[in-house]
Amino acid sequence: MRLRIFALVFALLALVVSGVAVAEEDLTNWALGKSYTYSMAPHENYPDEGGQLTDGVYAQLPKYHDQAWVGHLRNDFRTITVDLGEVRPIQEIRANFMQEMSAGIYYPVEVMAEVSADGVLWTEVGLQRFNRVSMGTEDFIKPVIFDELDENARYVRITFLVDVWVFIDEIEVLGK
Ligand SMILES: [Ca+2]
Repeated sequence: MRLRIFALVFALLALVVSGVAVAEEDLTNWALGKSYTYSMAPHENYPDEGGQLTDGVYAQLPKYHDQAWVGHLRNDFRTITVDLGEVRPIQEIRANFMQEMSAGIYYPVEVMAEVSADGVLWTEVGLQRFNRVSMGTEDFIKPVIFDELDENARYVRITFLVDVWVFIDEIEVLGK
């Protein structure tokens, strides 16, 4: 009897988990393979070899020598503008950053997301701040996620502060 209850609970759990997976799969990454521009070129030692932020390739490690990362050094902030090619429904925007403190690479303390239908008029859809102390001293990879959006836009831009080094490997714009 106990085994049967266990099996039932397990089956229900599997159903819930698969339901969540299906919900995620419904979203398309409109940014995949699309072009984008930087407000300032990445550092020459950790360059963007071309389309690295929308190639669907992610760094495996929070280490600067993982070549999926693109590095930015100082100079206040960067804006990266992605052109989706046409107006798309947008539910979620993600930007993937890392922290490797021994290398002076910090998670950005402020990240803003904006959208535009024409590339002229922009709407801010999210601003997130991260406290340096609460981010700890461990190395990690973590996306900044702007979710539960209900936007229609062709252009998406991400602006982040750069204290010392900031490394980013991918921007995703999800919707259906
Ligand atoms: Ca990438």
